[in-house]
Amino acid sequence: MAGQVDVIIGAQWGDEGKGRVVDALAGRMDVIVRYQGGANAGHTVIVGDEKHVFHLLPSGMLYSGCLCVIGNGVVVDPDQLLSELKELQEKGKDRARLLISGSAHVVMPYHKVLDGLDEKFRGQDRQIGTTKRGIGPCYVDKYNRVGIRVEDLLDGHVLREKLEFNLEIKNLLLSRVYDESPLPFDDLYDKALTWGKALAPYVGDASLLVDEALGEGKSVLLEGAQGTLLDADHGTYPFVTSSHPTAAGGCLGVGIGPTRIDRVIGIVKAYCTRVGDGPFPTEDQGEKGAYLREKGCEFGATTGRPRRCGWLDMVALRYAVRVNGITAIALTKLDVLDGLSEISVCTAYEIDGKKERHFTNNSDKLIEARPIYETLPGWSESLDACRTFDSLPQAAQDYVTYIEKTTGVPVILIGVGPKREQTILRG
Ligand code: 2SA
Ligand code: GDP
Ligand code: MG
Repeated sequence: MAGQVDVIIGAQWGDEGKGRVVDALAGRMDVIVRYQGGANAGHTVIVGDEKHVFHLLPSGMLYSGCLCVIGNGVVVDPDQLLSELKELQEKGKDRARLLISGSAHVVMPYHKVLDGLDEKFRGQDRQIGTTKRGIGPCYVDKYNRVGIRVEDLLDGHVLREKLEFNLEIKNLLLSRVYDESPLPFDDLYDKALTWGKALAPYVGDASLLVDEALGEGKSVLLEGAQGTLLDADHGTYPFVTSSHPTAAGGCLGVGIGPTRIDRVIGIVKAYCTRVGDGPFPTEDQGEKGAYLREKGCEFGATTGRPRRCGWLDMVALRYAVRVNGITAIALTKLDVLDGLSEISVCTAYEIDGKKERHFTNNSDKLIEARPIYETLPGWSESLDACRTFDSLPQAAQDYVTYIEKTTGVPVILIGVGPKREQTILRG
């Protein structure tokens, strides 16, 4: 592991179980970095009877000796971050050291207000189904070069100047476009200064620290949030998040070069889910989908929204392997398929009467895709006590082997339950 850099990415539409895989690997790593997204993420880690859901903190916070980093690519909601940190401190579980990049952008209260208003304005047909955590509007400000960065919270003069400029525009937008009340400057400025004071001890140069750690032979895990098919470029645009959950986003979001990456670990759920709007070719809106939702507890870890459920989509998965350069797969939630006599797997789509083996991120085309399924045998046994590959029922082993053969990528970890110990590590 010395000097190694692994990137963990969601290979589907998020909620593949990235948090639990980061937790499974974090014990061997020195530095864990969140590199994009914000408090829209919900990464669940279950240790013993205790459940931790990380929204902004990296999922390695439970490990003493780890350095947990929030990279420049993340958008930070200070209230959320501070309350997450406080909760962990109260439980005595804030074991890792925390560093926040000064270049990370701050989600301001007006971003959250605008997120909600924008969704309303889009109406039923165009809405994205965002988490309303202000993510899109905050990244818009970043790329429009008006954003407020974490480092700006530490300097009252800089903050005043930037906030005044931002509020002037935002209040015009709120009052003239949305017919909403303007936000008062003083309250916001005082709040932001308080955030600055609370965050100051954690703020630093994340890129430099990670580089120095690598120079000392330490190992680094980059923790992606959301998933490949929600990537702003490679996902099902416009039904995407506003950042880059794909592996390349890992380099940008902390400030290391692509030549430093050793492994790209794609987290794959044994079936598919999606929360929010947008095309989902293998969605099962009937009994089987409802069965997967109940058995897999498929409800948003941030918003509590029911997740849409369906079958494993190999067309989309082969695409995820391509755009991320996935070198290893961690397969989660295999146990959720226990008791099914047959398991459907999508091998191709039919679009406009033609068989299509390649994924398209054009949502207008993808919405027309009819999945072509292959049926694989299921198993009746419960997997939750299995701890080795050989102890899995033959049909479960065959399911794993099928995924390896179809993607050409080895499955190095299998989840057979949500708890830390319900993990099969291979190789
Ligand atoms: P946003 O809020 O601007 O990022 O929303 C844009 C789309 O991205 C989806 N999105 C997510 N999809 C899966 N999981 C996410 N995190 C939470 C979880 C979601 C929740 O862990 O369950 O609790 O609802 C996440 N975050 C963003 C979102 O649904 C939109 O489709
Ligand atoms: P993330 O956003 O990718 O970290 O995933 P979430 O935490 O949003 O959703 C994954 C859910 O599946 C969580 O409730 C996990 O506790 C649960 N989970 C993860 N791996 C497994 C597994 O192998 N089996 C089962 N049954 N649940 C799992
Ligand atoms: Mg999640």
